[in-house]
Amino acid sequence: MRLSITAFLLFGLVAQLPAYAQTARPRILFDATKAETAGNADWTIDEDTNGSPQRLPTPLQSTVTATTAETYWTGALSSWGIALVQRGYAVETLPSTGRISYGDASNTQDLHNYAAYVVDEPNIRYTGAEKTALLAYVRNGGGLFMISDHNMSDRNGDGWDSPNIWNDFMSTATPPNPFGISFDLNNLTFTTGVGAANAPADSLLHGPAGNPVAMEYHNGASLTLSRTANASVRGALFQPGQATTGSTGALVAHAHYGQGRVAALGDSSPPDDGTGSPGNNLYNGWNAEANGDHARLLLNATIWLATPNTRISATRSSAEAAGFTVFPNPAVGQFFVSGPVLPQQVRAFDTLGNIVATSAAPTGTGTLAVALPGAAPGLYVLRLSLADGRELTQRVAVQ
Ligand SMILES: [Ca+2]
Ligand SMILES: [Ca+2]
Ligand SMILES: [Ca+2]
Ligand SMILES: [Ca+2]
Repeated sequence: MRLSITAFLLFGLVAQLPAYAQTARPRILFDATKAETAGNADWTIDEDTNGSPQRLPTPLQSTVTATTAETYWTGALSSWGIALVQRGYAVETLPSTGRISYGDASNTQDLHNYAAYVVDEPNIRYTGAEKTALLAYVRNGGGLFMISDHNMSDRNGDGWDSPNIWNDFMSTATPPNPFGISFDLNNLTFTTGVGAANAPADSLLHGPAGNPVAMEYHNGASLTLSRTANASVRGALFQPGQATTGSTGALVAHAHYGQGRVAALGDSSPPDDGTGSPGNNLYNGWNAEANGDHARLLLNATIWLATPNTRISATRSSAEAAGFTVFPNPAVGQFFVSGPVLPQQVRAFDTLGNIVATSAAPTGTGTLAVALPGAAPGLYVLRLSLADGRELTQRVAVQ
């Protein structure tokens, strides 16, 4: 599982190498192995050489502040990258010389190192080994963001465009359609910015970045969902005229798979921030359309993908196994704990094992609040101390 691996690394390695704490932020990987800068595309967070994004953006992300402009980096996804850094994440690119693997210690950019993996409009078909790695990554707790463009959008002329590449990846899995999502081979444009929320508990529509309700499509493909293939799949936004609880005409969808999560979007235009390397026709869909909802949606989705999965029984924490619930998770400044009894105390530990917060003594029944005012974004562990002597833990994420 991704998070247990992350936690293991944090607790196992950081104890020996305190300097690692500076980089102990959840890492988000943006793919550049699939010709994401072909033609007019420039789907990268930063490229120092036009068309060849490098692993680490420059200037270094450690110099990014709350007021850093997206043009600090060069790429049509630089807004996305800068915003993630500003929210406490570390970002990297898997360059064209990189390798897609899972569980291969010889690969310094092996997917197990990353909380989420964003692939914005792949233009080269996945090999069998890459498909196996992608599925294993998600099954074991990774977060995969699959973005396509419209049908007939083969930008590098190799006979494969992104909707077909994603469908090929999913249809050849065993069993097929593991996420319950397929990309429709169509080409849709909605210039009126129509979309609708379908669920108050949807993490993409209600998240740390806000509550997006609208989306514009500029030559994108809709999604068809199958709850028979994956009972957890849901559409977050739908094309005009489609039922927002239905299985057709979804624009954004998400699902659980194994211990991990996937999100899908059928248009590469919403993440486009309108600025990048010279020679590309770029348009600001990031925050200049749909009242800025694209940025909210994409950030919520990335954060959700990178958040510990607390809902799958196979990965239940000891606190969950004992009937306790910690919510919201992720949260900003405060978590609440409820359960069969109230713990005598709840303490929050950072990744170095330092106590960063302690709850007040419980009064009565109901919930116990644990406040972490000013806590840096990242992963923490809550330790619940019960009157009967049990010590239970729950991983949480602060945004
Ligand atoms: Ca740069
Ligand atoms: Ca192609
Ligand atoms: Ca498009
Ligand atoms: Ca940009």
